[in-house]
Amino acid sequence: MENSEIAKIFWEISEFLELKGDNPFKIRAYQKAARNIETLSQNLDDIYKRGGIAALRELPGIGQDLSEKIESFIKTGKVDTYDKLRREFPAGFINLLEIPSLGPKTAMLLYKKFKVGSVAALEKLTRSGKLEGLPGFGTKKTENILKGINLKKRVKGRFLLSEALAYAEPIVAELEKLKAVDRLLPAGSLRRRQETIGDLDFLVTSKDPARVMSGFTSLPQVERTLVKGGTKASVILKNGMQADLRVVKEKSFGAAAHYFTGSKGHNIHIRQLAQKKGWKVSEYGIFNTAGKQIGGRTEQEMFSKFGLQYIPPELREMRGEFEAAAKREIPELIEPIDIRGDLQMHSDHSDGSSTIEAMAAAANKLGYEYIAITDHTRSTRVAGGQTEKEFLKELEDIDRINRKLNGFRVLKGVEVDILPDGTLDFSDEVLKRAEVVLAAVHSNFKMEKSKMTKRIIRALENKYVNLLAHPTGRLIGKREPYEVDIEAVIQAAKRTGTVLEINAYPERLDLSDLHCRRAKEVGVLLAINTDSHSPLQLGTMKYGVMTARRGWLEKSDVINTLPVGKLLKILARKR
Ligand code: DGT
Ligand code: CA
Ligand code: CA
Ligand code: ZN
Repeated sequence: MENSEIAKIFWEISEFLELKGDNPFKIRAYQKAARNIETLSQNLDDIYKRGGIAALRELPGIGQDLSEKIESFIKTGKVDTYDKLRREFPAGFINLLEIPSLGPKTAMLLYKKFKVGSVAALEKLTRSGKLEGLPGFGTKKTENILKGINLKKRVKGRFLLSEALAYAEPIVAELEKLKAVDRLLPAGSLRRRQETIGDLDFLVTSKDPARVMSGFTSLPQVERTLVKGGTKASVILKNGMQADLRVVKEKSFGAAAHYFTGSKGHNIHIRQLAQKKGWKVSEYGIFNTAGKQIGGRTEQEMFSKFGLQYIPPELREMRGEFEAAAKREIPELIEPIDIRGDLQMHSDHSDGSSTIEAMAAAANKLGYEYIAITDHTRSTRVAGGQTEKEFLKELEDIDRINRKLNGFRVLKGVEVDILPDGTLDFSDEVLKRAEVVLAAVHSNFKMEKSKMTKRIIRALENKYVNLLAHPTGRLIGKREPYEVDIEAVIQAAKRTGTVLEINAYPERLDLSDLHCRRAKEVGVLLAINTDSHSPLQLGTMKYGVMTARRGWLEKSDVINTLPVGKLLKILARKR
C-alpha cells in the first residue's frame, strides 16, 4: 500500500463531510491526518508491520479512530466510512471532485442543476457559456473552472518530485541487490530534480544485460511490462508511473549518464558542439571523425572534452549553463549540509500537531542550531490562528523553553496574515516582539493582479516583516499561483531588505526555481523553510534545497545557512 492512497481517502472523506455540513473540527482532523501522511518519510505499511496499531496511533494527527481506519485499509484495502460516504453521493458527482479548483459545494450544485457527471461534460457546459449569469457564476468563476480543468489535464500522469523520489527509492534498493547490476544511476528529470516527473529512467552498467532485464521486469513494484529487449525495458509500476531502464557497457557509462539525464535541449546543444569539431556524440560516447571513441567513459568528459566546466544535473535546462561553464562561472550550489536551521514551522499553539519542545528536539537531532516557531495569526481561524494575547503568551513559553535547551535556540516567530488591503493581522507593537516575522497571504486569493501586487508590497514595506512566506501561493497540480507581478515583488523585496522564502513543502516549492534565480540576480536573499506541522515533516527541507539548486543558489544566497548570531543581524537590518 502507498501512503498516498490512504491520504487521498482521508482528503475525500473530509470533502464529503464538508458537503454534508458536518463538524468542522472533524473535517479538519481528516485534512490534517491526510497532510501528515502525505509527507511521512516512512511507509505506513512498514510502521504497521513493526509496531501494529499502537505505532500508527503515535503518528502526528492520528488518533484511535483514524489508526483503525488505516489498519482496515492495510488489511482489507477498504475503509468503511469512506465507502459509505461515497454511496451517499452519486458517482457522476464524485468525478467532478477531481477538478482541483472545484469545491464539493459547487460540484454538487453543478451536478444537481445540469446533470453533468464527468469532467468532459463539465468542460463542454462551461464553454457553452450557460453557467455565466447564474447566481454566483460570474466570468471569473467559470474561468477558474476551466483553469482547473486545464491544470488537471496538464499534470495528468505527472508526479510530484517528492512522490517520484519516494517511489524510486525502494526500486533503486532492489536493483542494487541484483548481482548482474554493476553501476546504477537514476537519471532523467528525477536526477535534474524537476518539480514534476513524467517517468523514471534508470541507467545500469552490466556484463549480463539479460539478467538485468528479467530482474527489472520482475520487481515487486512492476504492474506490467511494456517492452523488454536485449538492453532496454519499459514497465508500468503499480502507482501508474512508467519506468525505463537501459543497460550500457562500462566504457559508455559517462555518455549514457549524460544522455539519459537530459534535458533534451541540453543534449542537443552538446551534439551541436561536437559537430562543430567534426565529432559525434551519442549515448555510447564521443567519437572522432575516424569513428574512434575519444570520450564518454565518465560524465566529466562530456564537458571537459569541449573545454567546459562540469555542469550539475540541476542546471541542465538550457538556461545559460553552457555560457557559464565556458567562463568557468558555474555556481557552487548549496548543499543540504549547509542548512543550519528552519525558519517556518507550526506548533500545537496553532495548527501544528506537536509541542514546541518536540519540534526543537527533532530539529536538534537533525543537526540544526536553531528553528523559528511561526504559528498562524487570528485571521487564519481554520488553522488555529492565535490572538495577539495568545501569541505574547507563546513568547513567554519560548523563553522558558530556551532556558532549558543547551545551545540550541528556538527563535520567536510568527506567520502573520497579510490582510486584503496589505495591512497585517497583528499590530506593529506586537510584531516588534518577534525575532522572525513571516508575512503570508492565506485568504482572498482571487484578487486582481495589480491589487494583489500592491497588497503584498505594502506588507513588505512594514519594517517588522523579515520574510515573505510562500510568495506565490501555488499548490503544484492543485492550485495555480495567485495573480501577482512577481518581478515587482522581487524588486520590492530588494528595496525593503525583505527575504523571500523557498517553501519546501513538497507541493508548494514556492518560490519556484526560476523565481529563485531571478531573486538572486536582483540581489535578494532567500530562506529555505519546511512549514512543518509535525516533527517528521522537518525532513522535507531537502526538496527546498533541490529547488534552490535548480535556481542556481549558493550557500551565501540563503540566510538559514548562517550561524544564529549573523542570522539575527540580517533579520534586524530592516528595523
Ligand atoms: P519527464 O520524464 O517527462 O519528467 O522528463 P525526462 O527529462 O526524464 O524525459 P524522458 O524520460 O523522456 O527522457 C529521459 C532523457 O533521455 C531526457 O531527459 C533526454 C534523453 N532523451 C530522450 N529522448 C530524447 C531525444 O529525442 N533527443 C535527445 N537528445 N535526448 C533525448
Ligand atoms: Ca523521465
Ligand atoms: Ca523515460
Ligand atoms: Zn502559510
